[in-house]
Formats: sequence, structure tokens, C-alpha cells
Amino acid sequence: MLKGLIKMHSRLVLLLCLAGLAGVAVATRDLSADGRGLLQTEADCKRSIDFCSTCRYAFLHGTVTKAICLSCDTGYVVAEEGRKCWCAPGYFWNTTACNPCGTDNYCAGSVSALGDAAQNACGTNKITTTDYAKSDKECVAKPGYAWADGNGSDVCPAGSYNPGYNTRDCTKCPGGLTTVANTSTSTADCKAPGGSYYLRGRAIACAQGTYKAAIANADCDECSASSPGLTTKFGEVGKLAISDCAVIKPGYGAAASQVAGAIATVICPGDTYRVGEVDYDAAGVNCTMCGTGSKTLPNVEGATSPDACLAPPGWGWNSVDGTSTECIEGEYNPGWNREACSSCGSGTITTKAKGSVSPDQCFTPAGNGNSRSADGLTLTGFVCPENTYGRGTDTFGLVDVECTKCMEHTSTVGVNATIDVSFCVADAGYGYYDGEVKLCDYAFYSSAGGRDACEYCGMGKNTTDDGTVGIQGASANTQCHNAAGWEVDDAGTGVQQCLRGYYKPTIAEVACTKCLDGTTTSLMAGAILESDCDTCRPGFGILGSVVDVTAPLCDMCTSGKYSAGYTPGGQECLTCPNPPSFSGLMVSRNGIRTPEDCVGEFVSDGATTTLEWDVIEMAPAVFTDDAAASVEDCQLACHDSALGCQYFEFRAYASAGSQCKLRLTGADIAKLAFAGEDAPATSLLFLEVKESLYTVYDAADAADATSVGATITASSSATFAAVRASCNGDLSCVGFSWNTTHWRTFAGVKWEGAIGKVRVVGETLNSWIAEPISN
Ligand SMILES: *[C@@H]1O[C@H](CO)[C@@H](O)[C@H](O)[C@H]1NC(C)=O
Ligand SMILES: *[C@@H]1O[C@H](CO)[C@@H](O)[C@H](O)[C@H]1NC(C)=O
Ligand SMILES: *[C@@H]1O[C@H](CO)[C@@H](O)[C@H](O)[C@H]1NC(C)=O
Ligand SMILES: *[C@@H]1O[C@H](CO)[C@@H](O)[C@H](O)[C@H]1NC(C)=O
Ligand SMILES: *[C@@H]1O[C@H](CO)[C@@H](O)[C@H](O)[C@H]1NC(C)=O
Ligand SMILES: *[C@@H]1O[C@H](CO)[C@@H](O)[C@H](O)[C@H]1NC(C)=O
Ligand SMILES: CC(=O)N[C@H]1CO[C@H](CO)[C@@H](O)[C@@H]1O
Repeated sequence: MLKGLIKMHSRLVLLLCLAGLAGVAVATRDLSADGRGLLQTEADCKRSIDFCSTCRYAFLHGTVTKAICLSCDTGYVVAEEGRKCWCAPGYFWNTTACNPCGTDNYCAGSVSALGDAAQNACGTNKITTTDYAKSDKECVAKPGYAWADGNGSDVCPAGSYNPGYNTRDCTKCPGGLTTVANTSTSTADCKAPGGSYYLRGRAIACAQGTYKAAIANADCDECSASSPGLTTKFGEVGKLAISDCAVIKPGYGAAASQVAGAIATVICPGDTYRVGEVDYDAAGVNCTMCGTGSKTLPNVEGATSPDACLAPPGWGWNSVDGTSTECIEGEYNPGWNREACSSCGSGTITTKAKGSVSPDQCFTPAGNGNSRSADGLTLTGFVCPENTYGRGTDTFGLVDVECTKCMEHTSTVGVNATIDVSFCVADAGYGYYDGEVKLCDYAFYSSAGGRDACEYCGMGKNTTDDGTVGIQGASANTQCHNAAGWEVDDAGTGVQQCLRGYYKPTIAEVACTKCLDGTTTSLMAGAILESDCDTCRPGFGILGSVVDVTAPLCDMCTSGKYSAGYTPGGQECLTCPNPPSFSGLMVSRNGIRTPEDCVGEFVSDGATTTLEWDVIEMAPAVFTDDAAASVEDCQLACHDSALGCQYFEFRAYASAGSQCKLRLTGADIAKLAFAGEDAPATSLLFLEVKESLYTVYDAADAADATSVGATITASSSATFAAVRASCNGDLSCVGFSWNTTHWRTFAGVKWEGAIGKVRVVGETLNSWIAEPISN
């Protein structure tokens, strides 16, 4: 029997053997010491008692009677007072050996015999935690099953779990969670059921618009993931299927004939809307168009209310039917509101076209103004009335625009709606000056309607209505007349100032009036009044003392007197002064103006006869030679002569001694033998015919003894009078000569300071020079 055990359980046997060997050594000694019996080897024990591992022999009356088992093999217990080894609790008898009870069973061990150690099943769905369960109390529920007596344990149904190895019922999943299947063993198997999602240990129903089919801790699915306008019924939660997504959200529509679970929605396009959640209808769910002309905001789709329909910019809202109409001219609306178009105002204020969006598009047209109502809110436009002007361009915006009054003395001449100040034209008699309007001044005129300065009548003109008084504000050039002090000029085409000695008080085309005889004007020209004849003319003087400076009476200065004239109020003629070294009588032509024209009287020595100076023969015989070698010295000699030098000549006498010849007082001068116009018989020299006096002249040609001065002309045929006139007409001529065959005029250099002396014959001196006329 042991042999078979070893064969079948060699491993166990080996262990037992080892233990037995060790135990034997110890037990033997112990037993010997205690003396109760002799300890046997295991083999001996087993020979005596099955399954006994240690034993001793019991002594009775000193004789070995029988073996007493002290311990059995594992799985056995000592029984029957050491005479047997029975199955230990937790073991069962399989007809040949005690075996561990095994899982799912319990074993009470042997009760009354080795063989009755039975193996008992725990029951359906139960297990034990060891292979050595001794009692059914050790039978516990399998994981996933509920414990119950006997065969009563059953699966934990869905929604519950049991980890097992206990005697409990299944535990319900908490918080509404459930399990996917039966026999869940752990709370971890508890998941959110369909129609809900998991949140901190609880199942929360899928909200509206979501659904969930699976038992899982996933989120609920969004209806909108399928199509954005889908949702579930309002007020209902915990939806399980996409087919529950059969409600169309506000702002969406859906085409007809679709199937629940696959409904495609369409967002309401711009300018439409749809209100509320509605169940899908196989006839289709349609968005509603805004009222005609009304629109939704740009880029807005999915409007959910008719309130989204607005009047777009430039359109006005009709609150009755929700339509919009384009703003007419003169109105505007910024839009995206529910306002009617606002009026720019009344009158001429308007907009350029329909559909204006801003008050800035309102404008007061050029040439128009506006006024604001008392409350300041409404502008009324109007055409700028006569004599005002508006602006040149349209004025945009609801701003005040004034019509500006034309300046005083200007008007628009019956034209309305003028756009700028250029329409304000001057009244007649007014002109523009640097933007100012002024009355036309004297000598200017302006007809109505212009914007220029007044026109100038012209130099020497003035404006008048009566020919006497100048006026301002003339309106026509027919009012322009020759001004006071001005008359028609010699050419007859223009005007000139009244010459000196003339005056003209009137403003008319008449000639200037001459001042009274002998009088003239202090003014050089342009005298206006008779009282401007306030002075004597040159060569004239008043008689006696000044009486009336404004109306002097002037007479011509007589011989030996002169007057420069022009002294205001007049002046007596002055007596010619005597030059140095001449104490004789000073004479002159009548009416001379300067003492330069005064000359000393040429006296023929001792004779009473007077000689006409221009026929004095300048014969060498009557000269006294002087040593002076130059013209200057010769002049000086004459000047200084104590004998009274009447004049001198400096001539190039080649053979006649001194060149300087002085005509001294004392030698009589013959009167020229001829008179009239014929040529004289002898050669003669005639001196200084122009300026009343002989002075001195240069000799011209030393080689020609008869020549005096530089020849100007020579003529054989002219008369005396013609030659005299010729010399008189030539500024350079100082005299002329006759050499019995030819006349010759000559030029010479006069010498300042020389004393010229001229005989006055009768009343006249240089009678061929006209006296100044007195009138
Ligand atoms: C009983 O158990 C023993 C030991 O485990 C074994 O060797 C034997 O074969 C078993 N007998 C039967 C009939 O199963
Ligand atoms: C779960 O258990 C119940 C009884 O508890 C049973 O009716 C059902 O068939 C089981 N389900 C599965 C999938 O085994
Ligand atoms: C939706 O609009 C379509 C197309 O205009 C029309 O055929 C259908 O009848 C409408 N459905 C409803 C419910 O009004
Ligand atoms: C200007 O306006 C006034 C007043 O409205 C009117 O009487 C007049 O005829 C208008 N003149 C012109 C030229 O239009
Ligand atoms: C025109 O007449 C007025 C008044 O008589 C006068 O004051 C003014 O100086 C005159 N002007 C001219 C340019 O003569
Ligand atoms: C007079 O002068 C002219 C011109 O110089 C000359 O030709 C003529 O001979 C002169 N006569 C005498 C008489 O000297
Ligand atoms: C107590 C009880 O009813 N036990 C039974 C359990 O099920 C097994 C197998 O079906 C039966 O043999 C037991 O009698």
C-alpha cells in the first residue's frame, strides 16, 4: 500500500520521508526520555495504522500491546484513541485516500469512519476561498453572483454587481448607473445607461438636444453633430437615439420627406427667420422670408424671430406689415433698425437720390439757405431770395446754411438762388474796391450791375450834372466832362491843363480863360479860378503899392526896369542895377524879366547923337591899343580902364600892332553912313545882335586880318536885314561883318563880366525882338 502511495505521489512521499527522518531522530530521544512508550519509525507506524506518520507502542503490563498513533499524515486526524487516522475536516475520502476538499465544495471530514468523509458541493454559483473548506459556511458567492442558501445563488442582474467571495446579495449600481451585462463584479462595471451620461458616480439624463444609445461613461451625442438644426423635444431628456433628434431648432428649416434619424437641416438664410422648435414635418419645415424689402443684418443666418427683420440702410420700416421701402429723395435712414425714413427737413433740403442712409447725405442745394424750427429739430430749405446769396456748392448734412445779404448798395437784380457773392452787383454810381462797395468818387462813374471798380472818366475829367459842381456817384460816362482847370488840348482830341495865366472854373468842354492883361497864375498850370490869376507876369509889375493880392493890376516894366514876375499879389518892377565900374544910365527893352537884360546906355562921346548899336562901325582907328596879349588880359584891361572902356576887341591883326584894342570913351564913334537894307559902301563889323549887348569874342583866324570869330555863313547877296535875322536866329552867332563884297556871320566866345553898352534909340532897344505881349 505504501509502495502505491509513493508511486502515485512521489513528491509528497519524498517530503514525508525527509520529515520522517528528522522526526525519527528527535522523537526517539524524546520518547525515550519521557518513557511513555517507544517511538516507532513511520514505516512501522503505517504498518500498524494507515496514514499514521508518528506513533508509539503502548505498553500494557510491560508488554507491547499495540501502536498508538500520535499524528497522521496531512489531511488526516488521529481518531479512535490513536488507533485510526481519519480524514481531517476539509478533506474527503475518495475511496483510497483523503484528498483536499477542493474549491466549490466543503468537507466536514470523517465523522464515524474514514470513508464517510464526504465532499459536499457549495451550491450553484458558489465557491470557497480554499481547497480545505470544512463547512458550508465557507461557501461564498462567486463574483458576479448573489449569495443565497443552497442552490439559490443567481447571477447579479444588469444594474448590479457583486465582487464575490462573500455572502451578500448583489449590490445595485449607484446613482442610476447600470451594467452592460449580468454577473458584474465591480462598481467599476456600473456605467451610465443609455440616455444618460456619467457624472461623479451618477447617471445624468442626456439633456435636450442630446442622446446616447450605449451603456457607457461617454458623453451624450449632440443632435447637432448630425445636423446643426436638430434637437430633441423640448422638456424631454434622456433620449437614446438619433431618431429622437426630430425637432428642428429655431432659425433652421428642413426639406420635406426626410426620415427621422437622418434629417438634414438648413440654416435659415439671410433675410429669413424661423421661430421656435417644431417637430419635423414631412411636408418640410420652412424658414419665413422677412417682409418685402426688409432684411436681416449682413452675414446673419439662422434668425429665430421676425424681430431679426430690419429695414436695411436707406430703407424705411413699415410697422404695419413689416415691409421696408427705399427712402425717397429727401429722406434717409441709417438702417438696421425699425424706423421709418427720416425726412431731411422740408423745403428745398433734400438728398441726391433715393436710398440715403445718413443725414450727411441731406443737402441744402447751392444757392439755397435753410432755417431751423423753433425746437431746433427741423430744417426748412428755401431758395435764397433776392439780394441775398447762398453757397456755391451743395452743403451736405443737417447744418445751418444762411443766405447772406448782399452788401449795402449791391443787389442781385431780381435773381433768386444765387450761389455766391458775385451775384451781388453794385447799384448805379457804386463800384467794388477790394471787396468793399463804395460810392464812385469824382471823375468816376459806374452803371448798375457791375462788380468792378467805378470807371475813371480819364485824366482831366470830372463828373457833373450841371457843368459847375462836381458830383460823386455818377452812373454814366456822359456825366464825365472836362474838369475845372482843364480844357481841350491843341490837337482837339485830349485834354490839357489850363496853361499858366489861364483858368477854368467850370466842368465843361470850354476853353480856359486868360488872366487879365499883365497878370498870370502862381500855378504852373491848371488854374481853376479867376482869383488864381494872382501874380504879375514876368516883365510886368504893379503900379504903386499892392492893393489886392488876389486881383493885381500889372503893367509892363519900362526901360531900365525888370520884373521876374510870379510874386504872389504882384510886385513893382525893379530898377536895373549898375554893374561895377559903370555909373551911366541903365537901360533895357520894355518888359524884361531879369537884370541880365539891363544894359548900360552907350554914349557917344560928347555927342548928343545916339547911335544904334547894331550899326556901330568897329573900325580899328577908334581903338586904343593895349599890351594885353590874351583875350582875358584884354578884357581885364577894358574893365579896369580909368578912362572908361566901352568895349574891347581881341583880334589877330597881323600887321597892326597890338591885338588888344580898347574902345575908350572920348573917341567919337561915327554913325554908320548907311541906313536901310542895302549893303554899306565900306566894310563894317556888326556886333552881338541877339542879346542886346556886345561883350567880347575870340579872334578866329590870325591869318585873315579881316575875319572876326569863326565864320558861320558867308553870303554876297543878302540884305542887311536878312543877315541880321540870320544871326539872330543862330544861337552861336555873336555878330556879323561886311567886307564890301560878302556878308559873314560869325561865332565867338562871350566873356562873363565884360561891360556891354548899347545905345537906346527912341523907346526901343533891340527892336526886332518882340516885347512881351501884355494880354
Ligand atoms: C484517491 O486518492 C489518491 C491520492 O490522491 C489516489 O492515488 C487514488 O488514485 C485515488 N483513488 C480514486 C479511486 O480516485
Ligand atoms: C441575466 O439574468 C437574468 C435573470 O437574472 C436572465 O433572465 C438573463 O437571461 C440573463 N442574461 C444573460 C445575458 O445571461
Ligand atoms: C415648404 O416650402 C416648399 C417649397 O416652397 C413647399 O413645397 C412646401 O409645401 C413648404 N412646406 C410647408 C410646410 O409649408
Ligand atoms: C424770386 O423769388 C420771389 C419770391 O419768391 C419771386 O417773386 C420772384 O419772381 C423770383 N424771381 C425769380 C427771378 O425767380
Ligand atoms: C471834381 O469836383 C469836385 C467838386 O467840385 C472837386 O472836389 C474835385 O476835386 C474834382 N475832381 C477832379 C478830378 O477835378
Ligand atoms: C570878302 O570876303 C570874301 C569871303 O571870305 C572874299 O572872297 C572876298 O575876297 C573878300 N573881299 C574883300 C574885298 O576882301
Ligand atoms: C439542497 C439542494 O437542492 N441540493 C441540490 C443542488 O443541486 C445538485 C445538482 O443538481 C443536487 O444534486 C442537490 O441535491
